[in-house]
Amino acid sequence: MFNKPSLPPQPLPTGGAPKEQSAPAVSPGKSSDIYVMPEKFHSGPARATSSKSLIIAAIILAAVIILVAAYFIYDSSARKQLAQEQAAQNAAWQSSTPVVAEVNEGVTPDNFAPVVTSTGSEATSTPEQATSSPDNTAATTTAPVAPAPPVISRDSDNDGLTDMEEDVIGTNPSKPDTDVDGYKDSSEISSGYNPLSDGSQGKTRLAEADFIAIAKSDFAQNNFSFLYPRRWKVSFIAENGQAIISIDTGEIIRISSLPNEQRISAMNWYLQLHPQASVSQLAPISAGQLAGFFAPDGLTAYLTDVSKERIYSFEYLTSPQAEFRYPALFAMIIKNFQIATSTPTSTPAAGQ
Ligand SMILES: [Ca+2]
Ligand SMILES: [Ca+2]
Repeated sequence: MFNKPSLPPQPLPTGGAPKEQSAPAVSPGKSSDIYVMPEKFHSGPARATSSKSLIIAAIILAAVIILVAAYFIYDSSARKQLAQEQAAQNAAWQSSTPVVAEVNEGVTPDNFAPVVTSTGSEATSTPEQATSSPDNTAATTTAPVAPAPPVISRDSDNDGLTDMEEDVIGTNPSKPDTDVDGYKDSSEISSGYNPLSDGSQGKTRLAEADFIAIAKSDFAQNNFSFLYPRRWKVSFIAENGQAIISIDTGEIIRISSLPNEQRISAMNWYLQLHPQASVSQLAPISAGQLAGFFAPDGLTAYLTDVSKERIYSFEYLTSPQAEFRYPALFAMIIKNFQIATSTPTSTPAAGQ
């Protein structure tokens, strides 16, 4: 006992002995080394800490399970709802398919094709999708419900005819009543009179005016006639039943004759193709026995005859940025449109 501290230090062996010796040197101090750790780690028993972390882990796991379950429930209900909406849309599309199909028989593809592509796909027929179809610029004319009407170009004398229209007609762009008969130039045009005749020299009717010409189609059937400014050019496309009026400033007015096998009014026909449109956006217009309306953009109009056998569409085609240069003359062409009956003698107004 007394000798123990006075024992001379044993020389360090060179083999594996030191390892065996250092190990026992540590083991006696083991119990005292543990308590060298900071006090805060000894405040609670180790068992309590581990059970606390177990509870936290369990809570996190439960939360994750709940979140995953909630996601699957939400996802499945959203899918159900989407499927129901698509089924409803398909049903609506199928019920209107015959009308669209008939329309497309008589129309150039760049006009009404977007209606088919937007509603025929399994995707929705939202305006964004219709307008985003890259292969057809005309999609923009059918998809928006109420596009802003184009800006009407300058009317210096404020008589309802633009300066460019007065140039075509020959009236004075700075004189509202060119022939001084008490009626404004535009009033005479819209009511079928010649704004360049006060009646003293004849030619009082619009159809007799020097600036007016009459166009008559020569199709196998479904012929029609209309008045137009003589300065403009007219051509017919027999296979489409169309008339093309080419304006020297670049605009085109296209008249198309379309089948109307459902025998419905032009307005109902239009609303079937444009369910989002409201009747209040459609401005009525008539041409003798034919009745119809202007579409919300003001650049398209539709007429149908009394028997509702055909729909006649009138499209004013111009670049979206261009001003509306000939609104009154566009209306004049529509208001003086006539269907040619089978016996030429029964259409007195067309040639007078
Ligand atoms: Ca004017
Ligand atoms: Ca006048």
